[in-house]
Amino acid sequence: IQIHRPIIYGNSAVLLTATERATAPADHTHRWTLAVRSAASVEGRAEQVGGAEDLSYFIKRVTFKLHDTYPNPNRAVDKPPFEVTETGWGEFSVQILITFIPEAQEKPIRLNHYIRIHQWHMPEPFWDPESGLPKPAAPTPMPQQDSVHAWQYDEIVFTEPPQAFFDILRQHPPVALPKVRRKGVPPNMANPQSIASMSRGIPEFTQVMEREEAERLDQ
Ligand code: SLL
Repeated sequence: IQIHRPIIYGNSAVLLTATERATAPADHTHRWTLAVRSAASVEGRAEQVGGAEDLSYFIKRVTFKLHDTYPNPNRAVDKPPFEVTETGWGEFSVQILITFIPEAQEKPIRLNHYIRIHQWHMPEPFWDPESGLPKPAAPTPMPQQDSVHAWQYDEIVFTEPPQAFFDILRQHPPVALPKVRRKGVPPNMANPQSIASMSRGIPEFTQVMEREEAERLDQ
């Protein structure tokens, strides 16, 4: 028996407003949220990628190892939502450790994510020529338009789960991804088209993407 659970991991980021920059550490330009979430999105909750379900029925803890420039870089999150929000100035690689509930009798799994904060495709006026930094966001930034997204879809597969864990999984079937495209596509290096046509705004994983990915693999 194999049981899988779809997850996404990654980050979204927005520019700090001028007011926020005044109180944040001097060189900080962005606020980002790093997370492990269920792949399906909450319908009608426009500002978030994924997260329709609470994954704590099988995940006990998620530890995010941030860059050493952050105080206490090892951030353990013991209850949902499994995420960390910080401000900063740079992009870096994060190690994510997912620990399962004891019933699973599974070893923790390790994932890597590269935190993205910059709109690399943004035109020149976006950048301040003096400092070389992105200009602060408008006083009321529009998260749909001004956010950066870097998310990876994955499936956690449990092979021959112990009976107690099998029962828990069976009581919590995963929420299906939407069949059709309702929003933009999360940019991914494996899908060059998704980068060429990078739409701004909040993306979403769908069953259409799953089919397209299978076609790319076939090719
Ligand atoms: C590098 N990519 O490899 C860069 C590191 C570090 C990011 C980026 C702020 C931490 C703080 C921050 O954004 N660190 O000073 O609070 O060199």
